[in-house]
Amino acid sequence: MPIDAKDRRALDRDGFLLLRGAFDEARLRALRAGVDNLIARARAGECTVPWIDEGAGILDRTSHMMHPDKYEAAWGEWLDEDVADDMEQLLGGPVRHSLFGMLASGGGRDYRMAWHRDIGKPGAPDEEQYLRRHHGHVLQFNAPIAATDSFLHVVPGSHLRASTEEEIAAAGAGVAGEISAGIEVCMEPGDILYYNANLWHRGWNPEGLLRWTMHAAYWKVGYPIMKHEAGQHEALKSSHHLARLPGRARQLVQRYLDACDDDPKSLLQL
Ligand SMILES: O=C(O)CCC(=O)C(=O)O
Repeated sequence: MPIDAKDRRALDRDGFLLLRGAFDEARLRALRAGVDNLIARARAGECTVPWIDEGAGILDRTSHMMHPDKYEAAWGEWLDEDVADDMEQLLGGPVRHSLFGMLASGGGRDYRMAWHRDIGKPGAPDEEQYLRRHHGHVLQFNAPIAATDSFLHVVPGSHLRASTEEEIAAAGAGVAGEISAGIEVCMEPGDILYYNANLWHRGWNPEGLLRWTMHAAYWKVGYPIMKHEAGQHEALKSSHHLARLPGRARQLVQRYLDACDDDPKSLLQL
């Protein structure tokens, strides 16, 4: 879906951009078939995934799905044909792989997170400058593929300002914390939410309803590897694996590998 200046302004202003109907039924079918195949391979002992209920085939949140053992052609084709261009248009330059997985819930298992920002220290004297320094370098997305997803809550416009006392208190209170300006983002399969992970946000699915929501993060090229995304080099570098990825998907992963090679000691802690 082509990104325009209005989309970039919305992302900048609100800290998120919700694109409705970005992916068609064929794409969703391919992604769901990929997840079904991953589940079948895990049950056959070919790879390891976190389960909520293996007997019922209910996955828990699954990371590292670009790694050779969890890779399915559907992921690479989607990145290649749809996602890579959107990411680069939103961030305004070449991007590299960081994280790729799926937020999965179901079977009535309670999933609740405390309100948080992914980076920075809420309440730090230089919080705003810190957030602005990282602004525009990283983007993540949630894209449901199987069921309605209203499990991500965000505080619109909170990504580039110091935290309020209410936000700091909410984080301190853990899952009991509340933020009055928080909203539920309601998405249907085919929608995608690009967002700045410095927004105040939380995952909230206390009833453990079915969730298969692709979840990934990309950094602009030139940014060093962060501690939380390090350690994928060994798994991703095999030439056999890289050869399986379609062009743009391979390029995103290759840039991650190059960033590791560039400066393996400069891991940053966010
Ligand atoms: O479940 C979600 O949508 C949010 C996940 C999240 O906040 C996180 O991984 O930091």
